Amino acid sequence: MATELDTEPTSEINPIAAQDPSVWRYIGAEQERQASTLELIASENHTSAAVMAAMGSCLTNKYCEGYPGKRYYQGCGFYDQIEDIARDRATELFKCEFANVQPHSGASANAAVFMALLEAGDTFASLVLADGGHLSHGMKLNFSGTYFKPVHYPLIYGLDHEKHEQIDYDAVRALCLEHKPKLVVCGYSAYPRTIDFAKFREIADECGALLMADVAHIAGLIVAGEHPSPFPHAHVVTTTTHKTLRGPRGGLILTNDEEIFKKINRAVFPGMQGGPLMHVVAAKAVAFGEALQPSFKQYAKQVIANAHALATALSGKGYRLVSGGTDNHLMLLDLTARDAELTGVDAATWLEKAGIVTNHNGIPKDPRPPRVTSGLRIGTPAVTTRGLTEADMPQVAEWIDRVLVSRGDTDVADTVRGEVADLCKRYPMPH
Ligand code: DSN
Repeated sequence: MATELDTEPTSEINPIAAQDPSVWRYIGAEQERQASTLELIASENHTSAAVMAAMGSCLTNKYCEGYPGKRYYQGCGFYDQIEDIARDRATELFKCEFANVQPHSGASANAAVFMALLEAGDTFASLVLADGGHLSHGMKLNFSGTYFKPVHYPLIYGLDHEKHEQIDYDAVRALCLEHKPKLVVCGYSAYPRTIDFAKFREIADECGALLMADVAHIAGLIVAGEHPSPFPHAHVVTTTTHKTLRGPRGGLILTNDEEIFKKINRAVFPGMQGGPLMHVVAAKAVAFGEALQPSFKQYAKQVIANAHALATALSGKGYRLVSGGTDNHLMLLDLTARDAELTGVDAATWLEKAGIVTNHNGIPKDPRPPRVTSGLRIGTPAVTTRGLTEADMPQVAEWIDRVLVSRGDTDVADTVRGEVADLCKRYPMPH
């Protein structure tokens, strides 16, 4: 049951406002929430108005099962053109041969790859969710852990080790040689370090596996040249389109191998999905067009510079950075270094009250359960889209620390929320 809100809709001309004020009220309130708070969830971003307009267009009215030139409905001509633009831009961005732009999400892209390349019961290797992996990489309640057999490679553990909490490539090799997985999965959801795709390919070749890179988090950094590319190393690459890539919520599968591409196309449709969401495919095309612009390279560079500046400032206040730092757009804070009693869920809840939006996250070998955790995941893609720079990061770190040290004191949260809202006015949402 929806609760009543005081917020008034902010647009007089939006057709939803006139037709359905009950729904518009919440959309308007959400618009205001996004505008007046700092979005530091590492997997979120603010799309352009053009991307949103494509999603809100008449393309939502059409069924287009199939692929360009081979549809099962009449009237798909313009959709073929749009899907071709999206596919061409995707392959240009990732410098690869083939793209399927239809997956509804990253998890469904991963499911399609599993369906294309594995038989039920086959073994695959991945990083466990608790160490920064993803639930579609073998969590036992997910399709990937239910119908397939995951074996998980560990991180390096050892406080004295310079690569503490980073991928242990020797252990990946040993695990793969022991279990002979058919697929090796790399690419993560809470991993702040550069991934060595070439090393993963060597290991996959050694054990006779295919290599899948799920680059959902770092896709925007890759296309901007700010993280090494999974090509030519990975046999197949999956990603979402809405994180650092700054497009609509959706998935994408890429490969250089024509046989794999054919299998993936069959797995996406008719294997996993019916009609593609063509309004989202169009929005992907628009977003890919934006990512091809020189300004996107500058954006990705700034995302990393901001993450580095924020990580440095937080580390200076006594928070421990998992793996000792960050190379990409995100950092994982071990809160217990600052305050042994502090939990991830309390920290994220208190920060939200202060207008700073993050998510609680487990840290490697976290003694606390996933609903509590000892960690906080923080990322800079969204605030960078709004225009914040390294110069703003010490202030953001100071707010975070002030709220957490106060242990969620309401007066402190209210004061910080006001200061955050003032800063947000200087950095308007994209339009
Ligand atoms: N839920 C996403 C994230 O936050 O990283 C992964 O799919």
